[in-house]
Amino acid sequence: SDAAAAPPRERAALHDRAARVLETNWTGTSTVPSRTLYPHQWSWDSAFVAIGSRHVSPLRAQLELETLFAAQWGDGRVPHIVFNPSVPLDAYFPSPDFWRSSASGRAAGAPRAVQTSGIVQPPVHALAAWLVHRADPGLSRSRSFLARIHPKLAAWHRYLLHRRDLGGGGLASVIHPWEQGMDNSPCWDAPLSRIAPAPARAFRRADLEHGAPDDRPTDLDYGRYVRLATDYRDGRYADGQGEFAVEDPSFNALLIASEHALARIACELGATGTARHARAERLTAALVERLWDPATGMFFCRDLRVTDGHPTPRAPGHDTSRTATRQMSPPALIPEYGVSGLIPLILPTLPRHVTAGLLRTARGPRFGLGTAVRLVPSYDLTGPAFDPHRYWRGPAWFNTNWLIERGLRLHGEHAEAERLRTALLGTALDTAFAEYVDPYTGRGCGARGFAWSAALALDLLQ
Ligand code: 9YW
Repeated sequence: SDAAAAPPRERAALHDRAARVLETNWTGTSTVPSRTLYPHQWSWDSAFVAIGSRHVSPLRAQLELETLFAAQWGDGRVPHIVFNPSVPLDAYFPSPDFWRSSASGRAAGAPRAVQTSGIVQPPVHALAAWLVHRADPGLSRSRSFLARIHPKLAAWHRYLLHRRDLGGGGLASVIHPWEQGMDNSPCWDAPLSRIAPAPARAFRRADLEHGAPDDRPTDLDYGRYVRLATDYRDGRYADGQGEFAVEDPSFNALLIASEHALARIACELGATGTARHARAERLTAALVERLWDPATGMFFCRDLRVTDGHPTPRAPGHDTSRTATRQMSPPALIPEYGVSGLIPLILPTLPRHVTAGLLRTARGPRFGLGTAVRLVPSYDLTGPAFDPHRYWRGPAWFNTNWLIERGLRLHGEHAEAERLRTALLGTALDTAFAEYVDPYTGRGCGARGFAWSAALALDLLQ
């Protein structure tokens, strides 16, 4: 169906159905991503949900973000899951008794009153807070929404830009694939292959009771996720020690977009946003310097736990056998084309040649924008690991496509943005707001009534 161009009655139907999904998934203080699969509050899901729910209830959108930030840790991190105490422990794994935030996380300032995970998710929150404010500035001012959330957002960014600058180049690193949000992307295959999986008996997957095994990550991947999370917990959530550390283009692009939003929030509160805008520009330059590959026209992930393939500087008494090993080690940029590498399109101050290169890659055979696919896939259509149905190894997701639509519009690609918007709205309606879809056919996969699919459709309808 062609919902964007559809007559008012169909647009109204889409609006009502999307609003109903948000209503159904609302718990009274926040929104669950899915009633069946994900019964707690997830960090970046809540940011996307607030971006959509601001069109039906700006108050609810503010509460969504406030509930999440009430669970912020003393060191500034915003946990990727805030657990709902009324949901049975075995409904989702890893559950609160795995993370033990209020015990193992005390050193990092985990809250006592709520149970949370100890890892993070992409920082879409300042962007969401700004958009939520703009939806109803009067209500926002009357509740001092920005004044109360601004210091929390600033502490969150401080945590990422200091404690998570593990590469020393200014960018934030993720220390677990779950942090980046695209759990089983082929981008993680190389860094994950070095991790010894936790034994299968050490955990029980709750996701397979609700999702088709062929659509979900494999048991081997899960064992490695569990190993990384266990090690982080047992190290009391101290940063910089783990075996997995990656600089990801999407995570950092969202951080930079949120820095720009924080600058606007500061201005609204009567301060000057100049320093923050300048920092966002410096971060954009660091992103290009560290993750952009001009030869292919793509941003890639940087694996901080391998050498970059360059020989070490020669020194007297240099051991040449070691140099040879280093030269043979895999390069630090992971040569997998994940959709993450296209997300920097949302940045306003990308160099022109970078924007042009990204658009070429998006329209080329690997992502098929405007040609081969309905929606942009999560991974290279021509890649060896491509699978149109397995989670982040091919299917198209609504949040990444919403970001690309925004990026296209920002860079003046209005016709292309409009086509993508129409496809997104039609697919949302046809699949009853599926979690993800086959990028070619638009057939729905995973959960239905998925919160951010509904929320972002609502946003695109405006
Ligand atoms: C899991 C909730 C989360 C999203 C992630 C997505 C998935 C959890 O669901 O992760 O159990 O696999 O990959 O991005 O926030 O919707």
